[in-house]
Amino acid sequence: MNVLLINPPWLTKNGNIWHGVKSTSPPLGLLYVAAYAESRGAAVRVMDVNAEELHFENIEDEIARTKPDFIGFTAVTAQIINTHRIAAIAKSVSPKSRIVVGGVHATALPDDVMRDANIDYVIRGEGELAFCSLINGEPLNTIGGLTYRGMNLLQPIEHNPLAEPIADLDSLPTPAYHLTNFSLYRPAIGAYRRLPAVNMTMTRGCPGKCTFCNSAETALRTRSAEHVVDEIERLQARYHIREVSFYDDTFTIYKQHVVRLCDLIVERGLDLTWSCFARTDCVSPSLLKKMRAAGCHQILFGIESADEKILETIRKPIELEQTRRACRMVQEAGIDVRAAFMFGNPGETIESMRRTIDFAKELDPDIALFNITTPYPGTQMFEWARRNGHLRTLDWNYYDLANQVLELPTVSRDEVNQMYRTAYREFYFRPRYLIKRLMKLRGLEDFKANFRAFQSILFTKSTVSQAELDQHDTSLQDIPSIAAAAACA
Ligand code: B12
Ligand code: SF4
Repeated sequence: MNVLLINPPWLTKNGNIWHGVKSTSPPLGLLYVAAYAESRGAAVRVMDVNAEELHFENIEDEIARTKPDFIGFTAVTAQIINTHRIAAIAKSVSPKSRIVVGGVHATALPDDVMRDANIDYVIRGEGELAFCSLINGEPLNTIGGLTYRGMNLLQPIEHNPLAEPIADLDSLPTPAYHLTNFSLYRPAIGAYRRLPAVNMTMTRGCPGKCTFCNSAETALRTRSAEHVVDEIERLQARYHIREVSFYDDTFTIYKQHVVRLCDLIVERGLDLTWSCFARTDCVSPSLLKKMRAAGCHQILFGIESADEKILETIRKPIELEQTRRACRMVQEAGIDVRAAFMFGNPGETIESMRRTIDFAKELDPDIALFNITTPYPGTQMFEWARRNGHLRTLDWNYYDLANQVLELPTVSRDEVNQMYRTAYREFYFRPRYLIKRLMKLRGLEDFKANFRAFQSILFTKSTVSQAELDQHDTSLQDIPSIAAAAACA
Protein backbone atom coordinates (compact mmCIF):
# COMPACT_ATOMS: atom_id res chain seq x y z
CA MET A 1 0.00 0.00 0.00
CA ASN A 2 1.35 3.37 -1.05
CA VAL A 3 0.50 6.07 1.49
CA LEU A 4 1.11 9.83 1.54
CA LEU A 5 0.58 11.64 4.85
CA ILE A 6 0.31 15.43 4.71
CA ASN A 7 0.73 18.10 7.38
CA PRO A 8 -1.05 21.01 5.68
CA PRO A 9 -0.17 24.68 6.18
CA TRP A 10 -2.07 26.43 8.90
CA LEU A 11 -2.33 30.05 7.91
CA THR A 12 -3.52 31.62 4.69
CA LYS A 13 -3.71 35.28 5.60
CA ASN A 14 -2.47 37.84 3.07
CA GLY A 15 -2.54 35.06 0.48
CA ASN A 16 0.80 33.93 1.81
CA ILE A 17 0.81 30.54 3.45
CA TRP A 18 4.02 31.34 5.35
CA HIS A 19 2.57 34.40 6.98
CA GLY A 20 3.00 34.07 10.72
CA VAL A 21 4.78 30.73 10.70
CA LYS A 22 7.59 31.18 13.18
CA SER A 23 8.49 27.69 14.25
CA THR A 24 7.82 24.15 13.22
CA SER A 25 8.05 20.84 14.97
CA PRO A 26 7.62 17.37 13.54
CA PRO A 27 3.86 16.59 13.24
CA LEU A 28 3.77 14.03 16.02
CA GLY A 29 0.27 12.62 15.49
CA LEU A 30 0.95 12.05 11.80
CA LEU A 31 4.33 10.46 12.57
CA TYR A 32 2.72 8.03 15.03
CA VAL A 33 0.25 7.01 12.33
CA ALA A 34 3.08 6.76 9.78
CA ALA A 35 5.24 4.58 12.03
CA TYR A 36 2.39 2.21 12.78
CA ALA A 37 1.47 1.92 9.09
CA GLU A 38 5.12 1.27 8.19
CA SER A 39 5.37 -1.40 10.86
CA ARG A 40 2.42 -3.12 9.16
CA GLY A 41 4.10 -3.06 5.74
CA ALA A 42 2.84 0.15 4.10
CA ALA A 43 5.19 2.36 2.04
CA VAL A 44 4.74 5.77 3.63
CA ARG A 45 5.89 9.23 2.63
CA VAL A 46 5.32 12.28 4.86
CA MET A 47 4.92 15.74 3.37
CA ASP A 48 5.21 18.58 5.88
CA VAL A 49 4.04 21.55 3.84
CA ASN A 50 5.06 24.09 6.50
CA ALA A 51 8.51 22.79 7.25
CA GLU A 52 9.42 21.94 3.66
CA GLU A 53 8.04 25.30 2.47
CA LEU A 54 6.12 23.61 -0.30
CA HIS A 55 3.73 25.39 -2.62
CA PHE A 56 0.44 23.98 -3.81
CA GLU A 57 2.01 23.22 -7.21
CA ASN A 58 4.71 21.10 -5.51
CA ILE A 59 2.03 19.08 -3.74
CA GLU A 60 0.07 18.65 -6.96
CA ASP A 61 3.18 17.44 -8.83
CA GLU A 62 4.07 14.95 -6.11
CA ILE A 63 0.56 13.48 -5.97
CA ALA A 64 0.26 13.35 -9.76
CA ARG A 65 3.61 11.58 -9.95
CA THR A 66 3.12 9.04 -7.15
CA LYS A 67 -0.67 8.52 -7.24
CA PRO A 68 -0.86 7.22 -3.65
CA ASP A 69 -3.49 4.63 -2.74
CA PHE A 70 -4.29 6.62 0.42
CA ILE A 71 -3.65 10.26 1.28
CA GLY A 72 -4.01 11.17 4.98
CA PHE A 73 -4.21 14.67 6.40
CA THR A 74 -3.76 15.79 9.99
CA ALA A 75 -5.64 18.93 10.90
CA VAL A 76 -6.24 21.22 13.82
CA THR A 77 -8.92 23.82 13.12
CA ALA A 78 -6.42 26.31 11.70
CA GLN A 79 -5.41 23.74 9.07
CA ILE A 80 -8.78 22.49 7.89
CA ILE A 81 -9.30 25.05 5.12
CA ASN A 82 -6.01 24.10 3.51
CA THR A 83 -6.84 20.43 3.99
CA HIS A 84 -9.93 20.88 1.82
CA ARG A 85 -7.94 22.87 -0.70
CA ILE A 86 -5.23 20.22 -1.04
CA ALA A 87 -7.82 17.41 -1.08
CA ALA A 88 -9.42 19.05 -4.14
CA ILE A 89 -6.03 19.26 -5.86
CA ALA A 90 -5.30 15.64 -4.95
CA LYS A 91 -8.59 14.30 -6.35
CA SER A 92 -8.16 16.26 -9.55
CA VAL A 93 -4.78 14.72 -10.34
CA SER A 94 -5.27 11.32 -8.70
CA PRO A 95 -9.01 10.51 -8.59
CA LYS A 96 -8.43 6.96 -7.35
CA SER A 97 -6.55 8.03 -4.21
CA ARG A 98 -8.67 7.58 -1.06
CA ILE A 99 -8.54 10.67 1.16
CA VAL A 100 -8.61 10.42 4.95
CA VAL A 101 -8.62 13.23 7.52
CA GLY A 102 -7.62 12.78 11.17
CA GLY A 103 -6.78 15.04 14.12
CA VAL A 104 -8.81 17.12 16.57
CA HIS A 105 -10.86 19.17 14.09
CA ALA A 106 -12.20 16.22 12.13
CA THR A 107 -12.78 14.35 15.38
CA ALA A 108 -14.99 17.21 16.58
CA LEU A 109 -16.84 17.92 13.32
CA PRO A 110 -16.76 14.78 11.15
CA ASP A 111 -19.98 15.61 9.27
CA ASP A 112 -18.74 19.06 8.46
CA VAL A 113 -15.48 17.68 7.03
CA MET A 114 -17.27 14.92 5.10
CA ARG A 115 -19.53 17.45 3.40
CA ASP A 116 -16.56 17.89 1.08
CA ALA A 117 -17.04 15.18 -1.55
CA ASN A 118 -13.24 14.96 -1.96
CA ILE A 119 -12.89 13.53 1.54
CA ASP A 120 -13.63 9.81 1.67
CA TYR A 121 -13.06 9.10 5.36
CA VAL A 122 -12.60 10.75 8.72
CA ILE A 123 -10.82 8.92 11.50
CA ARG A 124 -11.89 10.20 14.93
CA GLY A 125 -9.67 9.85 17.97
CA GLU A 126 -6.36 7.98 17.95
CA GLY A 127 -5.47 7.07 14.39
CA GLU A 128 -2.84 4.34 14.48
CA LEU A 129 -5.00 1.22 14.53
CA ALA A 130 -7.95 2.58 12.57
CA PHE A 131 -5.81 3.88 9.72
CA CYS A 132 -4.06 0.52 9.35
CA SER A 133 -7.34 -1.35 9.40
CA LEU A 134 -8.63 0.97 6.68
CA ILE A 135 -5.68 0.65 4.35
CA ASN A 136 -5.61 -3.10 4.91
CA GLY A 137 -9.16 -3.34 3.60
CA GLU A 138 -10.96 -4.44 6.76
CA PRO A 139 -14.77 -4.08 6.63
CA LEU A 140 -15.60 -0.40 7.16
CA ASN A 141 -18.25 -1.04 9.80
CA THR A 142 -15.71 -2.80 12.05
CA ILE A 143 -13.19 0.05 12.22
CA GLY A 144 -13.37 2.00 15.50
CA GLY A 145 -13.71 5.78 15.06
CA LEU A 146 -14.23 5.62 11.28
CA THR A 147 -16.67 8.01 9.59
CA TYR A 148 -17.58 7.06 6.03
CA ARG A 149 -20.27 7.31 3.37
CA GLY A 150 -22.70 4.45 3.76
CA MET A 151 -25.43 3.05 1.54
CA ASN A 152 -28.32 4.50 3.54
CA LEU A 153 -29.66 7.45 1.57
CA LEU A 154 -31.52 8.85 4.57
CA GLN A 155 -28.40 8.80 6.71
CA PRO A 156 -25.59 8.97 4.18
CA ILE A 157 -22.71 9.45 6.66
CA GLU A 158 -21.96 6.59 9.07
CA HIS A 159 -20.06 7.11 12.33
CA ASN A 160 -18.64 3.97 13.92
CA PRO A 161 -18.25 4.09 17.71
CA LEU A 162 -14.86 5.37 18.86
CA ALA A 163 -12.23 2.73 19.53
CA GLU A 164 -11.04 2.23 23.10
CA PRO A 165 -8.01 4.45 23.83
CA ILE A 166 -4.74 2.56 23.27
CA ALA A 167 -3.94 1.22 26.73
CA ASP A 168 -0.35 0.10 26.23
CA LEU A 169 1.46 3.11 24.81
CA ASP A 170 4.77 1.22 24.99
CA SER A 171 3.42 -1.02 22.24
CA LEU A 172 3.50 1.83 19.71
CA PRO A 173 6.55 2.20 17.48
CA THR A 174 8.70 5.34 17.68
CA PRO A 175 7.11 8.15 15.63
CA ALA A 176 8.49 8.09 12.08
CA TYR A 177 10.88 11.03 12.47
CA HIS A 178 12.96 9.35 9.76
CA LEU A 179 10.30 10.28 7.20
CA THR A 180 10.85 13.99 7.87
CA ASN A 181 13.73 16.25 7.02
CA PHE A 182 14.85 16.59 10.60
CA SER A 183 17.13 19.58 10.03
CA LEU A 184 14.17 21.79 9.07
CA TYR A 185 12.59 21.84 12.51
CA ARG A 186 13.07 24.48 15.15
CA PRO A 187 10.87 25.01 18.22
CA ALA A 188 9.46 28.45 19.03
CA ILE A 189 11.88 31.16 20.10
CA GLY A 190 12.56 31.01 23.82
CA ALA A 191 11.25 27.44 24.07
CA TYR A 192 14.52 25.60 23.58
CA ARG A 193 18.14 25.77 24.67
CA ARG A 194 19.90 23.65 22.07
CA LEU A 195 19.44 22.07 18.68
CA PRO A 196 18.71 19.59 17.23
CA ALA A 197 15.46 19.36 19.18
CA VAL A 198 12.69 16.81 19.01
CA ASN A 199 9.14 16.76 20.35
CA MET A 200 7.72 13.70 22.05
CA THR A 201 5.15 12.66 24.63
CA MET A 202 5.27 10.37 27.63
CA THR A 203 1.54 10.49 28.39
CA ARG A 204 -1.68 10.85 26.45
CA GLY A 205 -4.88 12.42 27.78
CA CYS A 206 -5.74 14.77 30.60
CA PRO A 207 -8.19 14.52 33.51
CA GLY A 208 -8.59 18.35 33.55
CA LYS A 209 -12.00 19.76 32.73
CA CYS A 210 -11.06 23.09 31.12
CA THR A 211 -13.90 24.25 28.89
CA PHE A 212 -11.63 25.70 26.18
CA CYS A 213 -9.49 22.61 25.68
CA ASN A 214 -9.86 19.63 23.36
CA SER A 215 -7.91 17.45 25.78
CA ALA A 216 -10.36 17.90 28.66
CA GLU A 217 -11.47 14.67 30.31
CA THR A 218 -9.62 12.40 27.89
CA ALA A 219 -8.31 9.03 29.03
CA LEU A 220 -4.99 9.48 30.81
CA ARG A 221 -2.30 6.91 30.08
CA THR A 222 1.48 6.85 30.27
CA ARG A 223 4.43 5.18 28.63
CA SER A 224 6.98 3.71 30.97
CA ALA A 225 9.96 5.93 31.79
CA GLU A 226 12.29 3.21 30.41
CA HIS A 227 10.51 3.26 27.06
CA VAL A 228 10.85 7.03 26.81
CA VAL A 229 14.53 7.09 27.77
CA ASP A 230 15.33 4.23 25.38
CA GLU A 231 13.70 6.26 22.62
CA ILE A 232 15.71 9.36 23.52
CA GLU A 233 18.92 7.33 23.38
CA ARG A 234 17.99 6.01 19.94
CA LEU A 235 17.22 9.53 18.70
CA GLN A 236 20.52 10.77 20.10
CA ALA A 237 22.37 8.03 18.25
CA ARG A 238 20.56 8.70 14.98
CA TYR A 239 20.01 12.48 14.97
CA HIS A 240 22.33 13.67 17.74
CA ILE A 241 19.41 15.38 19.44
CA ARG A 242 20.31 17.48 22.45
CA GLU A 243 16.91 18.88 23.37
CA VAL A 244 13.45 17.38 23.92
CA SER A 245 10.19 19.35 23.97
CA PHE A 246 7.75 17.16 25.91
CA TYR A 247 4.35 17.92 24.41
CA ASP A 248 2.27 16.08 27.02
CA ASP A 249 -0.81 18.01 28.12
CA THR A 250 0.31 17.85 31.76
CA PHE A 251 3.71 16.23 31.85
CA THR A 252 3.99 16.06 35.66
CA ILE A 253 0.65 14.39 36.24
CA TYR A 254 2.20 11.00 37.08
CA LYS A 255 4.84 12.26 39.51
CA GLN A 256 6.44 8.86 40.11
CA HIS A 257 6.97 8.33 36.38
CA VAL A 258 8.61 11.73 36.04
CA VAL A 259 10.91 10.96 38.99
CA ARG A 260 11.85 7.62 37.37
CA LEU A 261 12.45 9.33 34.02
CA CYS A 262 14.72 11.93 35.66
CA ASP A 263 16.65 9.24 37.55
CA LEU A 264 17.19 7.28 34.34
CA ILE A 265 18.40 10.36 32.42
CA VAL A 266 20.93 11.04 35.19
CA GLU A 267 21.97 7.38 35.66
CA ARG A 268 22.56 6.92 31.92
CA GLY A 269 24.45 10.23 31.75
CA LEU A 270 22.39 11.63 28.86
CA ASP A 271 23.51 15.02 27.56
CA LEU A 272 20.02 16.49 27.36
CA THR A 273 18.08 19.67 27.97
CA TRP A 274 14.30 19.64 27.92
CA SER A 275 11.06 21.49 28.54
CA CYS A 276 7.48 20.48 29.29
CA PHE A 277 3.93 21.69 29.98
CA ALA A 278 2.38 21.40 33.45
CA ARG A 279 -0.31 22.79 35.73
CA THR A 280 0.57 24.97 38.69
CA ASP A 281 -1.14 22.47 41.00
CA CYS A 282 1.01 19.59 39.72
CA VAL A 283 4.53 20.49 40.87
CA SER A 284 6.47 20.21 44.13
CA PRO A 285 9.97 21.33 45.22
CA SER A 286 11.35 17.78 45.36
CA LEU A 287 10.02 16.93 41.90
CA LEU A 288 11.38 20.17 40.44
CA LYS A 289 14.80 19.50 41.93
CA LYS A 290 14.89 16.13 40.18
CA MET A 291 13.70 17.65 36.92
CA ARG A 292 16.36 20.37 37.03
CA ALA A 293 19.08 17.81 37.72
CA ALA A 294 17.92 15.83 34.68
CA GLY A 295 18.16 18.83 32.34
CA CYS A 296 14.72 20.46 32.50
CA HIS A 297 15.16 24.16 31.75
CA GLN A 298 11.62 25.38 31.17
CA ILE A 299 8.04 24.63 32.22
CA LEU A 300 5.01 26.08 30.48
CA PHE A 301 2.06 26.82 32.78
CA GLY A 302 -1.37 27.67 31.41
CA ILE A 303 -2.28 30.34 33.99
CA GLU A 304 -5.08 31.79 31.86
CA SER A 305 -6.49 34.53 34.10
CA ALA A 306 -6.04 36.46 37.34
CA ASP A 307 -9.77 36.42 37.94
CA GLU A 308 -10.75 33.47 40.12
CA LYS A 309 -14.37 33.68 38.99
CA ILE A 310 -13.29 33.35 35.38
CA LEU A 311 -11.03 30.45 36.34
CA GLU A 312 -14.07 28.74 37.86
CA THR A 313 -16.19 29.44 34.78
CA ILE A 314 -13.61 27.90 32.46
CA ARG A 315 -13.27 24.99 34.92
CA LYS A 316 -9.63 25.53 35.79
CA PRO A 317 -10.18 26.66 39.37
CA ILE A 318 -6.60 27.01 40.59
CA GLU A 319 -6.15 29.61 43.33
CA LEU A 320 -3.91 32.53 42.44
CA GLU A 321 -1.88 31.88 45.58
CA GLN A 322 -1.16 28.35 44.38
CA THR A 323 0.03 29.75 41.04
CA ARG A 324 2.29 32.28 42.80
CA ARG A 325 3.82 29.48 44.91
CA ALA A 326 4.34 27.22 41.89
CA CYS A 327 6.06 29.92 39.83
CA ARG A 328 8.33 30.77 42.77
CA MET A 329 9.18 27.09 43.29
CA VAL A 330 10.07 26.62 39.62
CA GLN A 331 12.21 29.74 39.52
CA GLU A 332 13.96 28.74 42.78
CA ALA A 333 14.70 25.33 41.26
CA GLY A 334 16.58 27.13 38.46
CA ILE A 335 13.95 26.37 35.80
CA ASP A 336 12.45 29.05 33.54
CA VAL A 337 8.73 29.71 33.61
CA ARG A 338 6.84 30.20 30.37
CA ALA A 339 3.34 31.37 31.21
CA ALA A 340 0.25 31.47 28.99
CA PHE A 341 -2.70 33.80 29.62
CA MET A 342 -6.07 34.24 27.92
CA PHE A 343 -8.15 37.32 27.19
CA GLY A 344 -11.82 37.28 26.26
CA ASN A 345 -13.17 34.41 28.35
CA PRO A 346 -16.84 34.39 29.33
CA GLY A 347 -17.26 36.90 32.18
CA GLU A 348 -14.23 38.93 31.03
CA THR A 349 -14.19 42.68 31.71
CA ILE A 350 -11.62 45.40 31.15
CA GLU A 351 -10.82 45.20 34.88
CA SER A 352 -10.26 41.43 34.83
CA MET A 353 -7.93 41.76 31.83
CA ARG A 354 -6.09 44.56 33.65
CA ARG A 355 -5.65 42.24 36.64
CA THR A 356 -4.33 39.50 34.35
CA ILE A 357 -1.69 41.83 32.91
CA ASP A 358 -0.67 42.95 36.40
CA PHE A 359 -0.53 39.34 37.58
CA ALA A 360 1.70 38.42 34.64
CA LYS A 361 4.08 41.20 35.58
CA GLU A 362 4.00 40.21 39.25
CA LEU A 363 4.82 36.55 38.45
CA ASP A 364 7.54 37.77 36.09
CA PRO A 365 7.91 34.58 34.03
CA ASP A 366 10.77 34.35 31.52
CA ILE A 367 8.29 34.23 28.65
CA ALA A 368 4.66 35.29 28.68
CA LEU A 369 2.20 34.30 25.98
CA PHE A 370 -1.10 36.14 25.71
CA ASN A 371 -3.84 34.58 23.61
CA ILE A 372 -7.35 35.58 22.73
CA THR A 373 -9.78 32.91 23.89
CA THR A 374 -10.82 30.74 20.96
CA PRO A 375 -13.73 28.32 21.33
CA TYR A 376 -12.41 25.38 19.31
CA PRO A 377 -14.85 22.79 17.93
CA GLY A 378 -15.00 19.81 20.24
CA THR A 379 -14.65 21.88 23.39
CA GLN A 380 -17.37 22.63 25.93
CA MET A 381 -16.86 26.31 25.23
CA PHE A 382 -17.66 25.88 21.54
CA GLU A 383 -20.89 24.06 22.33
CA TRP A 384 -21.86 26.70 24.89
CA ALA A 385 -21.08 29.56 22.51
CA ARG A 386 -22.89 27.93 19.60
CA ARG A 387 -26.02 27.19 21.62
CA ASN A 388 -26.14 30.64 23.15
CA GLY A 389 -25.38 32.73 20.09
CA HIS A 390 -21.90 33.82 21.19
CA LEU A 391 -20.05 32.72 18.05
CA ARG A 392 -19.38 35.55 15.62
CA THR A 393 -18.00 33.43 12.79
CA LEU A 394 -17.43 29.92 11.65
CA ASP A 395 -14.68 30.91 9.25
CA TRP A 396 -11.92 28.73 10.69
CA ASN A 397 -9.26 31.14 9.45
CA TYR A 398 -10.08 33.28 12.45
CA TYR A 399 -9.74 30.49 15.01
CA ASP A 400 -6.09 31.20 15.70
CA LEU A 401 -5.93 32.55 19.27
CA ALA A 402 -5.37 36.10 18.01
CA ASN A 403 -8.94 37.01 17.04
CA GLN A 404 -11.94 37.44 19.27
CA VAL A 405 -14.54 35.17 17.71
CA LEU A 406 -16.58 34.99 20.92
CA GLU A 407 -19.24 37.67 21.22
CA LEU A 408 -19.44 38.63 24.92
CA PRO A 409 -21.90 40.93 26.68
CA THR A 410 -19.26 42.10 29.18
CA VAL A 411 -16.52 43.29 26.83
CA SER A 412 -16.25 44.29 23.16
CA ARG A 413 -13.97 42.75 20.59
CA ASP A 414 -12.03 45.97 20.22
CA GLU A 415 -11.45 46.12 23.99
CA VAL A 416 -10.11 42.57 24.01
CA ASN A 417 -7.86 43.28 21.03
CA GLN A 418 -6.60 46.43 22.70
CA MET A 419 -5.77 44.65 25.97
CA TYR A 420 -4.10 41.81 24.05
CA ARG A 421 -1.65 44.23 22.46
CA THR A 422 -1.23 46.20 25.67
CA ALA A 423 -0.35 43.01 27.51
CA TYR A 424 2.53 42.18 25.17
CA ARG A 425 3.92 45.68 25.23
CA GLU A 426 3.58 46.21 29.00
CA PHE A 427 5.06 42.83 29.81
CA TYR A 428 8.00 42.85 27.44
CA PHE A 429 9.02 46.50 27.52
CA ARG A 430 9.77 46.69 31.23
CA PRO A 431 13.39 47.72 31.96
CA ARG A 432 13.64 44.92 34.53
CA TYR A 433 12.53 42.34 31.98
CA LEU A 434 14.76 43.69 29.22
CA ILE A 435 17.83 43.50 31.47
CA LYS A 436 16.94 39.94 32.53
CA ARG A 437 16.50 38.95 28.89
CA LEU A 438 19.79 40.51 27.83
CA MET A 439 21.63 38.69 30.62
CA LYS A 440 20.22 35.37 29.40
CA LEU A 441 21.13 35.79 25.71
CA ARG A 442 23.13 32.90 24.32
CA GLY A 443 25.06 34.18 21.35
CA LEU A 444 24.34 36.10 18.16
CA GLU A 445 21.61 33.79 16.81
CA ASP A 446 19.69 34.11 20.06
CA PHE A 447 20.10 37.88 19.97
CA LYS A 448 18.75 38.07 16.39
CA ALA A 449 15.77 35.85 17.20
CA ASN A 450 14.93 37.94 20.25
CA PHE A 451 15.30 41.13 18.26
CA ARG A 452 12.85 39.87 15.63
CA ALA A 453 10.37 38.87 18.34
CA PHE A 454 10.57 42.28 20.00
CA GLN A 455 10.10 43.97 16.63
CA SER A 456 6.99 41.92 15.94
CA ILE A 457 5.55 42.83 19.35
CA LEU A 458 6.22 46.49 18.74
CA PHE A 459 4.78 46.55 15.25
CA THR A 460 1.97 43.99 15.64
CA LYS A 461 -0.88 45.22 13.52
CA SER A 462 -4.33 45.29 15.01
CA THR A 463 -6.08 41.94 14.91
CA VAL A 464 -9.19 41.65 12.78
CA SER A 465 -11.68 44.46 13.16
CA GLN A 466 -15.37 44.07 13.92
CA ALA A 467 -16.22 45.06 10.33
CA GLU A 468 -13.89 42.49 8.76
CA LEU A 469 -15.19 39.72 10.97
CA ASP A 470 -18.80 40.69 10.21
CA GLN A 471 -18.11 40.07 6.54
CA HIS A 472 -17.15 36.52 7.43
CA ASP A 473 -20.19 35.87 9.54
CA THR A 474 -21.17 32.36 8.48
CA SER A 475 -24.58 30.91 9.03
CA LEU A 476 -24.50 29.09 12.35
CA GLN A 477 -27.21 26.73 11.13
CA ASP A 478 -24.66 25.29 8.73
CA ILE A 479 -22.79 23.47 11.40
CA PRO A 480 -24.01 20.01 12.41
CA SER A 481 -24.19 19.24 16.10
CA ILE A 482 -21.09 17.66 17.51
CA ALA A 483 -23.35 16.17 20.12
CA ALA A 484 -24.78 13.99 17.34
CA ALA A 485 -21.34 12.66 16.48
CA ALA A 486 -20.45 12.30 20.15
CA ALA A 487 -23.58 10.25 20.67
CA CYS A 488 -22.07 7.63 18.37
CA ALA A 489 -18.98 7.44 20.55
C1 B12 B 1 2.29 20.55 21.41
C2 B12 B 1 1.14 21.31 20.83
C3 B12 B 1 1.44 22.37 20.00
C4 B12 B 1 2.86 22.71 19.56
C5 B12 B 1 3.28 21.84 18.38
C6 B12 B 1 2.22 21.48 17.42
C7 B12 B 1 2.71 20.49 16.41
N1 B12 B 1 2.51 20.80 15.18
O1 B12 B 1 3.23 19.47 16.73
C8 B12 B 1 2.73 24.19 19.18
C9 B12 B 1 3.01 25.00 20.42
C10 B12 B 1 3.64 24.69 18.07
C11 B12 B 1 1.25 24.24 18.85
C12 B12 B 1 0.73 25.13 17.99
C13 B12 B 1 -0.62 25.21 17.78
N2 B12 B 1 -1.58 24.57 18.46
CO1 B12 B 1 -1.29 23.11 19.63
N3 B12 B 1 -1.18 21.62 20.72
C14 B12 B 1 -0.18 20.93 21.12
C15 B12 B 1 -0.66 19.75 21.99
C16 B12 B 1 -0.49 20.11 23.46
C17 B12 B 1 0.01 18.41 21.69
C18 B12 B 1 0.04 18.02 20.20
C19 B12 B 1 0.56 16.63 20.09
O2 B12 B 1 1.71 16.46 19.75
N4 B12 B 1 -0.27 15.61 20.41
C20 B12 B 1 0.11 14.23 20.41
C21 B12 B 1 -0.38 13.53 19.13
C22 B12 B 1 0.05 12.08 19.18
O3 B12 B 1 -1.79 13.62 19.09
P1 B12 B 1 -2.59 14.11 17.81
O4 B12 B 1 -1.84 15.11 17.05
O5 B12 B 1 -3.97 14.47 18.22
O6 B12 B 1 -2.67 12.82 16.87
C23 B12 B 1 -3.46 11.67 17.11
C24 B12 B 1 -4.89 11.76 16.61
O7 B12 B 1 -5.43 13.06 16.56
C25 B12 B 1 -4.88 11.12 15.28
N5 B12 B 1 -4.44 11.85 14.10
C26 B12 B 1 -3.82 13.02 13.98
N6 B12 B 1 -3.54 13.29 12.71
C27 B12 B 1 -3.98 12.26 11.97
C28 B12 B 1 -3.95 12.03 10.61
C29 B12 B 1 -4.50 10.86 10.11
C30 B12 B 1 -4.46 10.59 8.65
C31 B12 B 1 -5.10 9.92 10.99
C32 B12 B 1 -5.71 8.69 10.46
C33 B12 B 1 -5.14 10.16 12.37
C34 B12 B 1 -4.56 11.33 12.84
O8 B12 B 1 -3.94 10.08 15.49
C35 B12 B 1 -2.84 10.60 16.25
C36 B12 B 1 -2.18 9.49 17.01
O9 B12 B 1 -3.09 8.81 17.84
C37 B12 B 1 -2.15 19.67 21.57
C38 B12 B 1 -3.06 19.04 22.57
C39 B12 B 1 -3.06 17.54 22.37
N7 B12 B 1 -3.05 16.82 23.45
O10 B12 B 1 -3.02 17.00 21.28
C40 B12 B 1 -2.45 21.13 21.25
C41 B12 B 1 -3.53 21.47 20.22
C42 B12 B 1 -3.47 20.48 19.09
N8 B12 B 1 -3.12 22.77 19.71
C43 B12 B 1 -4.09 23.55 19.48
C44 B12 B 1 -3.95 24.81 18.84
C45 B12 B 1 -5.17 25.68 18.80
C46 B12 B 1 -2.74 25.21 18.29
C47 B12 B 1 -2.52 26.46 17.43
C48 B12 B 1 -3.57 26.76 16.38
C49 B12 B 1 -2.33 27.62 18.36
C50 B12 B 1 -1.80 28.89 17.71
N9 B12 B 1 -2.63 29.78 17.25
O11 B12 B 1 -0.62 29.05 17.64
C51 B12 B 1 -1.17 26.13 16.77
C52 B12 B 1 -1.38 25.34 15.44
C53 B12 B 1 -0.09 24.86 14.83
C54 B12 B 1 -0.22 23.55 14.10
N10 B12 B 1 -0.62 23.56 12.87
O12 B12 B 1 0.01 22.51 14.62
C55 B12 B 1 -5.40 22.95 19.85
C56 B12 B 1 -6.18 22.56 18.61
C57 B12 B 1 -7.64 22.87 18.77
C58 B12 B 1 -8.29 22.89 17.45
N11 B12 B 1 -9.49 22.35 17.36
O13 B12 B 1 -7.75 23.42 16.50
C59 B12 B 1 -4.98 21.74 20.77
C60 B12 B 1 -5.89 20.52 20.69
C61 B12 B 1 -4.95 22.26 22.23
C62 B12 B 1 -6.31 22.74 22.68
N12 B12 B 1 -6.53 24.02 22.72
O14 B12 B 1 -7.18 22.00 23.00
N13 B12 B 1 0.57 23.25 19.48
S1 SF4 C 1 -5.94 23.09 29.58
FE1 SF4 C 1 -4.39 21.70 30.36
S2 SF4 C 1 -5.24 20.97 32.31
FE2 SF4 C 1 -6.95 21.85 31.17
S3 SF4 C 1 -7.86 20.08 30.14
FE3 SF4 C 1 -6.41 21.06 28.69
S4 SF4 C 1 -4.50 19.97 28.96
FE4 SF4 C 1 -5.79 19.47 30.72
